[in-house]
Amino acid sequence: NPFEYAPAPESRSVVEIAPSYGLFIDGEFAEAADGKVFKTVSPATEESLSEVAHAGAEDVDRAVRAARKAFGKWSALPGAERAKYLFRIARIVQERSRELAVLESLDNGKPIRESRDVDLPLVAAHFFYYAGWADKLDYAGYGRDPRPLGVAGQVIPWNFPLLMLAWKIAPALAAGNTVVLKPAETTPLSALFFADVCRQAGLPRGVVNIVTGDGSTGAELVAHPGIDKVAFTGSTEVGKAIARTVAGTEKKVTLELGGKAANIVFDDAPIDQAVEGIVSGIFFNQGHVCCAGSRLLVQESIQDELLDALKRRMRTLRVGDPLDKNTDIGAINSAEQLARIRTLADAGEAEGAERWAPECALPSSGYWFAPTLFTGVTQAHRIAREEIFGPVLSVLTFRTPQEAVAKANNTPYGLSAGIWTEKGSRILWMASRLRAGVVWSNTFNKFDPASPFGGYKESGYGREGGRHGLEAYLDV
Ligand code: TXE
Repeated sequence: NPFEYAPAPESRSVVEIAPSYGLFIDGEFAEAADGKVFKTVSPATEESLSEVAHAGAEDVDRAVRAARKAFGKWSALPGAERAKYLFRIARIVQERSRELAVLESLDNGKPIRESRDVDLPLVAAHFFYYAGWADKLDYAGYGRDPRPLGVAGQVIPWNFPLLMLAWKIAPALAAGNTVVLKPAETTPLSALFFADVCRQAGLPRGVVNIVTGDGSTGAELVAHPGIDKVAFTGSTEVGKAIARTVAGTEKKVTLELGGKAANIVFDDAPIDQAVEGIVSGIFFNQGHVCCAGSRLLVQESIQDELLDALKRRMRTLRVGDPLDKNTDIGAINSAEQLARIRTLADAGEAEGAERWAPECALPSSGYWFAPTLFTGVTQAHRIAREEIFGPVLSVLTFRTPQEAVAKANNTPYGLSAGIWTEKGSRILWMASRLRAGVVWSNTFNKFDPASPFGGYKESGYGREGGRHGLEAYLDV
């Protein structure tokens, strides 16, 4: 039993959550103009964590104006000065990472091991990385004077609240833009704590503004005439609505949307390593990952061997308290998301796929879903086509590399893919034929701020991360 040693759960007391939070506009926290608020709950217990202001049109307008006012001075700062702020933010995030990791796990439901070892280090890494670009823009081959776009309106989802914020804010600020960011309604807290980090770093007022609220707040922001650039991560449906809203305006837009990645395992793959990659691919962050390896394509000849090993591994996964350092799978982020996962899993069964899950006791309150495997899945099944965004893996088989490519590409999405084989030539052959923005080989879910990330087809357009992510905030 790998979990015999059980250290105490991370204590909730490392973070002080106030009973209520305001919007962060022009360097100050303020109530919504109409006084509207909403509750954010812990998905692991359903208990209320705090009450947060719900921004309406007037508040969004105030935030955009604050960002516009700040833009002149911020964009005129020498890059080296902007870099100093970004380096400072990165260091404060590191200093406060325990507090922020616990907060993120409370509000989102993700295991503390992930927020502590993945999310928070990557958040800091993004600010360090883009801080490094800020003072090099002039001589990076863009000509003397690459221009920031202006005010960026950024809308982010709930699966990696602080990391998605970092992906959006770090390159925008490095390039000299100012921002108004709207976090998701189920995970507003870490963005508001980040506002405090900005104050601590002495960031000039109005450079970063945070407006909390639901989709209506996001829609107000995207449609506001005072923004120059829209950056969105979320569902394909809302992404398309946003593309329609900005069509015919001068706003630039990048969209990072859903996925249905294939994790492709050949008969010569190192099986144990592949099993770890499959598990990380679909169960990391409860499967709330746009690039999750939600379809396992296994070469027919090793199907039985691989599935036996995978089921053995799945039996060791621990589902439960996000603050317990032994937890592998935390809480599903919301009742709505849990309902979506259940609907699709039920459809899998109804359409004739075989459902399997290890025995595991789920807590009695909160939102939970056991790690689940479907075999006998065909390409026509909904669970092979639609993004489930939960800990549910659909297994399909193939015989030849050509068939693997055809099946992997048979989806409207194109965000990521994984290949498991010892043959380097096959990796290259496959990677050049897979229509996916990221292709991992013999690993999965590896991220680096220097590496561009983004989708083909209905997974969106534009890239975040690396130099491409910076260019999305510049007129060069
Ligand atoms: O997404 P929404 P939801 C997928 C995943 C999930 C499904 C639904 O499959 O099951 O989407 O999730 C804001 N104008 N992904 O409903 O609604 C909203 O307030 C502007 C994949 O949570 O897209 C939130 O801040 N903004 C994805 C953000 O958009 C609007 C991550 C995302 O919420 C808006 C999340 C509007 N009209 C879900 N409506 C990924 N790519 O990683 C909502 N929002």
